[in-house]
Amino acid sequence: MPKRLTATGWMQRGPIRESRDLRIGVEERLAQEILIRVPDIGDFEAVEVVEILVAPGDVVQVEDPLVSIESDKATMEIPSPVAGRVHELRVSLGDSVSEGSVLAVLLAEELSDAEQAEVAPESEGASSFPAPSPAPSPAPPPAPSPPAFKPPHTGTSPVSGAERVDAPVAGTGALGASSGSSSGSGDSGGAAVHASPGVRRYARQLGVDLARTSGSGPLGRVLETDVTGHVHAAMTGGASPNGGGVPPVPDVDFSRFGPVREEPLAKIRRVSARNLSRSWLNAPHVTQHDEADITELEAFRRTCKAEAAQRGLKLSPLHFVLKAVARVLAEFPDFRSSLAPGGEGLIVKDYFHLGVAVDTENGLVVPVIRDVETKGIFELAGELSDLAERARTRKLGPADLQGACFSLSSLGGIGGTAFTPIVNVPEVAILGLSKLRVQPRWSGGNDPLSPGEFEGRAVLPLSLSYDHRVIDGAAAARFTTRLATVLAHPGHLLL
Ligand code: CAO
Repeated sequence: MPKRLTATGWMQRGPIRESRDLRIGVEERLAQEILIRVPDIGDFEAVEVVEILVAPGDVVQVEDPLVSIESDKATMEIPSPVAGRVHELRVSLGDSVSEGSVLAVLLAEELSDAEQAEVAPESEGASSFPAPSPAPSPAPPPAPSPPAFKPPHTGTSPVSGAERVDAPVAGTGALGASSGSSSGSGDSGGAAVHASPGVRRYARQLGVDLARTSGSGPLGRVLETDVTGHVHAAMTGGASPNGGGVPPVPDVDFSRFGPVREEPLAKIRRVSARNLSRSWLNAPHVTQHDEADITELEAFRRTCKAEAAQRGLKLSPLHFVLKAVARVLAEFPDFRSSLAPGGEGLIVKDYFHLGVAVDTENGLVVPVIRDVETKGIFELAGELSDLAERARTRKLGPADLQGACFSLSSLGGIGGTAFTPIVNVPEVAILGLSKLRVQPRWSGGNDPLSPGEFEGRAVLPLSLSYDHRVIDGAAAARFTTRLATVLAHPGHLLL
């Protein structure tokens, strides 16, 4: 990135006079011609103009970069020391300039309110440059107002027209020593981006944050085409090199590698693919893994088997987990919430309808069991069995699939040790269950030095994925810890 003078462009002011070459549509006004000269650039002579950043007619504000110059040691922008309109450029690309060379003529005219708003910084601090202050140039002649004028430089482009004087600008502006590297000019978020005033204006009109664009111009300068490309990428879902958007997956002709065939995708799978992508892309996901010792619960479940069978049911650990989750959700309202539209609040749901992911041959379906906190284990088992059956035979109605405040996904009947389920956004969390394993646990607790012995325990792996915009990691760990406690001591469910 080029360095930037923060800095002293010399300028000369002329007496107020009438200007006749303003842009079309802007009425003639009284204006003051100001010569912008190359400021003190240290010992450098004949430095090349490598970029011209404004065009005649451009409206610039104080500190907007006008040209870039480049010595064999550094590149730097020369900012405008005044607000006004570029009347004339006095240099071309490749010209050699030295301290005092005239770069441009500006008209410090009275801008309309709209134009002033256009060139004004969008917010305090948007510009990374201080307000102009007197330049510590060597032996400046006294000047009453404004102070610290520097005398006009001689031996540069001839100045035609009215009498002109220098005006004050900030900083020392030594080319080899300048440390500024940005060209902030009133574009919040884009203050460190190099772009002409016209491009900044264009970006503002389109609501583009220049800091998120990628400059393809010389030295990384953002061009109008870059702004247009950024908007195009945003509208079409294309990727920005800076990370915005999602890069499309390239189409690959797999038949180049061997025989292939194309099979239609079931509608459920297509719908759930879209929903899963939407959830994954909208909610920053984190998964908290934990384990619950459900040895007692498993013993109890076995004692219930016969009665369950009489009712035509099979009890699985999932039915107890449903009940325990409803219990813990009552204690953790954020986990049964959704972000309010606009993201400024939470909508907490005081109902306990739980979604349960069901694997069908056509794809994943998530029917909802309502009011879980009011139902017994047998009732939950019967209801889930009915919903799963209807999901697999495609007999669910829309009402069966709506209204969950939290979801569960159990792969425990299949296998695996842990996984990272995707939150069913706008819900904010989902609990995954994996296959329980018998594991040795020290009966003395977590202290290996305490007296005890290893016992075989039934351990259920828990995987809680959550939307990190709503739930913090500490809250997630508290949630799974509490859930593990309730599952380890099923008597809690009676409390
Ligand atoms: N550990 C060990 N065994 C388990 C278990 C666990 N965590 N969970 C269930 N089991 C056992 C059951 O007890 C049952 O054993 P029996 O046949 O001896 O009675 C067997 O595994 C099969 O259970 P199930 O899966 O049929 O029943 P369920 O109530 O546990 O689950 C349902 C019902 C509908 C959730 C399940 O059938 C299903 O579809 N799971 C897949 C969900 C899925 O695909 N999730 C991934 C989505 S990506 O997030």
